[in-house]
Amino acid sequence: MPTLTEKIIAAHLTDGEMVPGNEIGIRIDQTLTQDSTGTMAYLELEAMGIDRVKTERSVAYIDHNMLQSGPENFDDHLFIQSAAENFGITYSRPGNGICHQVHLENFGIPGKTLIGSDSHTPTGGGLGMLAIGAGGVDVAAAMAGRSYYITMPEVIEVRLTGKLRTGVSAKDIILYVLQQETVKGGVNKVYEYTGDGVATLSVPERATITNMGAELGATSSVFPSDDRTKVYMESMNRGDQWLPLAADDDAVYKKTVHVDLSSLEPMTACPHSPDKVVSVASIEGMKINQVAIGSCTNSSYLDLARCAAVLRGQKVAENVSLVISPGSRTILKQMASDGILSVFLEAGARILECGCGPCIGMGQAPNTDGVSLRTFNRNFFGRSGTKSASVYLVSPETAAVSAITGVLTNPAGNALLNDVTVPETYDRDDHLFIFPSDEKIGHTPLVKGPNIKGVPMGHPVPETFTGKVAAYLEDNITTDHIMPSNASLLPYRSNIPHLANYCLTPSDADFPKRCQEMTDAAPVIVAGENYGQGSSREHAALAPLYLGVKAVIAKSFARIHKANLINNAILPLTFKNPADYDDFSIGDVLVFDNLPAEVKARAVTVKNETTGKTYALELELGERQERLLLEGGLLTSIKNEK
Ligand code: MIC
Ligand code: SF4
Repeated sequence: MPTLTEKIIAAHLTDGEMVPGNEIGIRIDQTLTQDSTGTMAYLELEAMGIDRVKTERSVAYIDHNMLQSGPENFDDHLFIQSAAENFGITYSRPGNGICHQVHLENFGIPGKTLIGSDSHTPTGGGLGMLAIGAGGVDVAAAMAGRSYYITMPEVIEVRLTGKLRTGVSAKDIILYVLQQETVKGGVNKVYEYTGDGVATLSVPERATITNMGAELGATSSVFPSDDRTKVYMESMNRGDQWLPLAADDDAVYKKTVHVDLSSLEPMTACPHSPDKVVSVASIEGMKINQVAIGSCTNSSYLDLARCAAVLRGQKVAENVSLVISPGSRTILKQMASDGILSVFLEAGARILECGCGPCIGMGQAPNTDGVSLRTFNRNFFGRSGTKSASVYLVSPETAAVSAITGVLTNPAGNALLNDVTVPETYDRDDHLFIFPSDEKIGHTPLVKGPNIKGVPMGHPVPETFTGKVAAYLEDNITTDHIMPSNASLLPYRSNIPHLANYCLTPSDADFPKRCQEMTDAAPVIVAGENYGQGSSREHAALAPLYLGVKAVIAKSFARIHKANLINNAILPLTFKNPADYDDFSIGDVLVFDNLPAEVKARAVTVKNETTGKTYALELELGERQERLLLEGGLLTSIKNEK
């Protein structure tokens, strides 16, 4: 009867009952961090005072902060390397590739649990793992051997039937699912892929889908492990780690989404949200300025080989700048040896290093009012580095054909895409990994550059406090709004005092100043639906914490961000009556009373002194989360145990 998700959870359950909505604890087999969230995670791990990690495999990747325009990023790499060596973590040096792609190639194992301090960690679901994105401190706690806590998810079936037509690809499947389910449709859900269409998709194609399942707000997405999984693992010389895994035939799902692959067409997500999906055909002919191919969603060998099939012997249109970032060094080496790299160079592409690059605004910002087609997973406002730009998310096939024509072009039926093949085995070499060594574990001093400041600590929820509305925000505020990331801010991911000056500025330029000037009250954020969607960055909780924020009142929260707020003892409150949102304004004085008792009762009342009205607020929490709020957050509570 169980679904695949339930089987993996049951095999790892340490705490709680597997009833949807309950908080459960699971044992974590593997963790990953990347550099932009990793510095904090390793400072937190250091604060936890363990001698070595307790997981089967933990990996520290360097892939985001690789634009080294000052010493900060390189300093951070050295800190992460020293922490990896000291705590027994595998270190993936810069140049090795994007964490999710490299993890899939080298370490992913069907049936294992993986958490990562990056929201696209569910990429591992393409290999049949239960892979989940989490805040840095949760990843540190898992490395320290603690259970990871989630809300027991509802399991949604996505039944795939038929076979994709030429020119239609895995990206179009997930864009279609996003169109149906929206960016908030997946909160506390796992999407499990079934049906005879599954066997038509290779692991990298499945990984495109599970990767971008993050945009649904889902806890994770998962495919069964079958013969195609075996073929992929064998191609990476890891066939011995394969095992078959699937849901029972009579598994019961909360709901089923049907996708007929044969009738699907190329899709695109319009600015500024991954669920603003329309068919490419419906806006075909739109003039474009930039095409960017890569990111953890679409940088596999198959993706790039398909782009090469289209670009072979062609030239990039004069009005287009084409940039390509391969997902891993293994892929780049393969492209170099079989001629794909020369196809790109001949066509006029600009080749970037193997990393996140333009996806996180690390270079390649579009021109003013520019139109950029990207094979990435997020097109949130301003994320590209150019506020006036329009970013459309597309498949690699759509990107490649459009780069030649200079306008958005539908790749469906393009015969050049018919016979693209992938190698039977890849030349995967390990030498950019530094594997744990007993001589170094416990004997490596942590190397901290001047940019590495401390971790702000949370405080127990007070008995009573007076707050003031410091920001009043609309629906779907992303962590890119709360804690923007770009080439100038990413180097400060270990410097919260600096970052705090930019907190929420894309939505409200005065927010940091307003908070700093509030000497008589604590800042409170009021927001609409799905507050905090997107990235796992705990900085979106740490910067508000630093600015003194004690509560966020929203219509609803995204999963990871809510966990990050609780981990820092910031109250994530929801309106009992969502229409009450309309009554609030910036500057309203809010009085909270008797809080610990109200937190325990999951019912908080707030008096708005400015309007004179009292409002009922809710707090959906497990018992462990209640404790965290009352004890001052995860790190504070772990420190207090000692
Ligand atoms: C992203 O895609 O937004 C990031 C950058 O990879 C983030 C992590 C971060 O903010 O450092 C994510 O997805 O979690
Ligand atoms: Fe990197 Fe972009 Fe993937 Fe985030 S979404 S991990 S920035 S490639």
